[in-house]
Amino acid sequence: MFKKILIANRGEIALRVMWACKELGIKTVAVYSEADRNSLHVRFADQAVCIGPPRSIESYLNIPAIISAAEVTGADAIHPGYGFLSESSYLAEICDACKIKFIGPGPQAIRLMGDKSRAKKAMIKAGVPVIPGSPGVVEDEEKATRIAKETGYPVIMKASAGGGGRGMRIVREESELANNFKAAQTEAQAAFGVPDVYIEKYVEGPRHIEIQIMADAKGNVVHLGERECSIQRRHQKLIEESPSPVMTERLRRRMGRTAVEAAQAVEYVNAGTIEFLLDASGNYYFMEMNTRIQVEHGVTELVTGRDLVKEQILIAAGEPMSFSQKDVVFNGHAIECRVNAEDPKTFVPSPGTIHHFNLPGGPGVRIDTAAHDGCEISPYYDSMVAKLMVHGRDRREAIARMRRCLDVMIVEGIKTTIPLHRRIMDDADFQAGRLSTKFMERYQEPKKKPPAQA
Ligand code: MV4
Repeated sequence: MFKKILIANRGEIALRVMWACKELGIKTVAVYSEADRNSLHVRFADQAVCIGPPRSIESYLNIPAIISAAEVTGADAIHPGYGFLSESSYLAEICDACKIKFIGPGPQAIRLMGDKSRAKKAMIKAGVPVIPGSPGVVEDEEKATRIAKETGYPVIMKASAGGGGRGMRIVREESELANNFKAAQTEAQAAFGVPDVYIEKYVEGPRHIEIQIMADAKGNVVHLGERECSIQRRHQKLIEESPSPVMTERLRRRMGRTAVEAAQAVEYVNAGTIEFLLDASGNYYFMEMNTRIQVEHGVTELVTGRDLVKEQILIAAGEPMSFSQKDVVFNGHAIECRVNAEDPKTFVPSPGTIHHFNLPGGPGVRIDTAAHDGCEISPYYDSMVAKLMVHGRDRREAIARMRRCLDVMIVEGIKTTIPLHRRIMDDADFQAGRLSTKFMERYQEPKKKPPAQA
């Protein structure tokens, strides 16, 4: 087993990884930027190394600085958390070369899934359902026009190097196609350094449902059920839950099996997530695979009772998974609200110092945060302040629990999305489980439809 793990991240996920290390008796190394000198992940780690100035590009994305920190502290593994370098095939490659274990999949799997068009081809080959469209990258306007016509409008153009909603364009009729195709290529080149674009049938108002998988180095692959993540704004998730309100045992078995087959097809190892789009008729399609532990992994931990981060570490150390598919049982309902430092109406970031921080507790409550009284929410990093998670016997109990938590959670000194979450918990559509990726559109302009309660 590893003796010392370097955690190449900050904030709540750095702490979350640290808790797993501590429970496994593994020493921890924190890395931090000059802006994070007084952060909790620095305080609670066994050792801490400053890796550069506040800007991420000079610190948390600085591979040489992170590798050096691992070398000088004698860390035998690196956990990248989510964001930052978590899906960097370069870091995974350099770790291999330096005999430091990267806690995640191998560089090939990361690279393959990072290329969305190549990933889609691999999934077609594996027999995984994908959204109809171009078989791969579309080279020119002429081909784009032909494929869009064959596919049928509306279509969506996606940057192959994009993902997570970045670099997408919807085209509703042929007259708009050529211009949009050129613009999509230009945008993709500017944003990702690669102009490759592919085309799909555009599915209106789908649900975003993802399946958590775990695979060990011995070839065992299991799924841990789904998370419904349809409540998003500008491709930022706001609320996640498990199970999905529309899930049936049969659909979970089918989607779960598909996710496992997807992972097996690419010889995937460690934790991963297959994102599916579920249409109104109940058809599901592969969208992307995320090759990291995700922000919302906690809702899966609550309903399965498994520690995904511990499992990641054991798998990376070459241990077999501690459980098999038949051991995975789902218990109750979990919901997560991401509490961000943002104006709850305009979503404008609200960095600053938290003067008074009060967290709810009691039965069925889990809060993952690195915030505390007097801490500063820095403008340099993303605005998530806390993940408020609840677990109940059923969805009704989970919602009631979330409401009472939101009522007593105090974060003074900055604006947060707590009031928005409180409104969503009271929303009739939310309560009825009528979710889609269009859900948040009603919350964009505050005056469109008044919420039930502030
Ligand atoms: C789509 C789609 C409709 N049709 N693809 C957004 C994130 C990225 N993973 C893919 N996304 C979408 N792809 C087709 N063919 C709609 C979305 C989408 C979306 C998906 C999940 C959650 C929120 C979303 C919001 C807008 C669009």
